Amino acid sequence: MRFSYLLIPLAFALPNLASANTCEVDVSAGDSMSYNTKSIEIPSNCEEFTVNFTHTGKLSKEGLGHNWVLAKSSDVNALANAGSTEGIKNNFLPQDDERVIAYTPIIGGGESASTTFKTSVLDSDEYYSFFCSFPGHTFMMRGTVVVKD
Ligand SMILES: [Cu+2]
Repeated sequence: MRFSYLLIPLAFALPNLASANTCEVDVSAGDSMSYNTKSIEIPSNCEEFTVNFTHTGKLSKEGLGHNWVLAKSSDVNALANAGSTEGIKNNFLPQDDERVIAYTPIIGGGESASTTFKTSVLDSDEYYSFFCSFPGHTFMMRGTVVVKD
């Protein structure tokens, strides 16, 4: 497992360069239990892929925090259950669990975080999903991740 993340303040003044690079995507969630997308496509020619996740709401991370986690679809429910007792300091995820392919920390309103992962970890015969591991959110906050030629 390989991941990295940055916690940065929102900087709307900066030009949005995401569209110039298809090996990354912007995902957001606000003060409700939903992402702005249900499906993320990763071009098969990307060696690495970056998800830039933004909480566009106003609520604190303790109140209605969100994150972005990538796992096999068949592992999502088990990871959400295992993570629910881990607390916010562990981002509601089991620690050092190989089923977690990539993740951002839990963030609150006005915050952003990114995660980058190697696409070689994704098996073309497998189904992948992204989800929020904040307790109670996973059922509503999930979507599919597919590698596309
Ligand atoms: Cu959430």
